[in-house]
Amino acid sequence: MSRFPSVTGSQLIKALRKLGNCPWGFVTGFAITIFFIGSTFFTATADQKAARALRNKSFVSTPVAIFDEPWAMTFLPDGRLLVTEKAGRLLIVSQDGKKSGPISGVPAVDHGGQGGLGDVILHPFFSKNRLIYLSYAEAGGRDTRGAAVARARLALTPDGGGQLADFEIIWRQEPKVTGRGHFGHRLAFSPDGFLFITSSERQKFSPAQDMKQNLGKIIRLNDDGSVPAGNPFADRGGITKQIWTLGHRNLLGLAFDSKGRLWSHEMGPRGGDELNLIKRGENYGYPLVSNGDHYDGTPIPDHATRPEFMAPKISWTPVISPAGFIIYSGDMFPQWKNSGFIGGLSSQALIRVTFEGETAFEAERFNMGKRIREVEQGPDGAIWVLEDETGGKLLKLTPNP
Ligand SMILES: [Ca+2]
Repeated sequence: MSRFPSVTGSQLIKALRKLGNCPWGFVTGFAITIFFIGSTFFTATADQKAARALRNKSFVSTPVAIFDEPWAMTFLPDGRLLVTEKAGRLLIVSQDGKKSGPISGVPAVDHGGQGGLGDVILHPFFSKNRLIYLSYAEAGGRDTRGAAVARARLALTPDGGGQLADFEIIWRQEPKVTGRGHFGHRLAFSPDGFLFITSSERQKFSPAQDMKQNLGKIIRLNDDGSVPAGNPFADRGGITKQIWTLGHRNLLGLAFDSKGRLWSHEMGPRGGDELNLIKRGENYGYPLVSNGDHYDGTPIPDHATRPEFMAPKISWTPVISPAGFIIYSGDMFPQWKNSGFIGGLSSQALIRVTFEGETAFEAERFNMGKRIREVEQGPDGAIWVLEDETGGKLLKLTPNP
């Protein structure tokens, strides 16, 4: 679905009202928000343009390789990258841009709209067991589809490529539904070894509050796909026991911070993109509340009207269309340690957020000039990003000397 940062007058009023209500006591956060709302409505002044260029001088961006609709990446222990392309290709690329042929054994994916091959991550003990996890859109009957998560062993081959063995599907969205949007299927392992999966609501709204479906939820599983006994709804059985949190829309980023806390961002509807602190068993309110409104103009009550639902720690109107997420722990950019980095699709930006206690703030926004789909941290602390869509570049970001 296309995302436009333009806003109607009523949304502006809604956004300004929210600023008045918001608990952000920090002048800086307020000023940054005003700046970005302002920059959408008024032509950027020369000063603003200069400021944006200066911020981009925080790093040098070096193109490394080009991909066809890249979606996700992760680093192998040997320093090379696994990269997914939406049409169903998994590739290995070295840090100097040498690409393998497609890795064999990747399943058929339902490619189209927002669907296709999605995330790729390593098992925490990959060096010993060679297990990787893939997410993708899988076709069902009667024009339906749904996200699936599989694991397989990656065997590297002497030609620099690889093949998958022992392929096993360990989780599926249920039910499969029509449409090609909002699969989610971002993956992350917690420090204590559980697999977390974002499962978006497939643009069907109400499943996010339906405990008999796993759409619009964040899921927690063991590494083999079985359900941990400690899940908040484990005693309810069925599909409900998979659920860690509910009330989500379209979740395309998931990351643990240095304290082991889980953060996720999600695309709001028209307005109201969110960064959330994910807490066991909580309800994040969609579609009953949102700081945005439906695309057809139907209002959605704001988070402030229903305090029983977890409210976002950052709410963006105009939207950024977040995709990809790391919380930085490297040494190459020491000033950014513990900052979050979020890719922006419609905002064509890399967004840095900072955390203070249990809240968060947008600290900086780097104009990238292209939709940014994915962010990763390299072994030496460089930041790597993937542009979206056909011809999407793999970029390595290093400090400006
Ligand atoms: Ca990744």
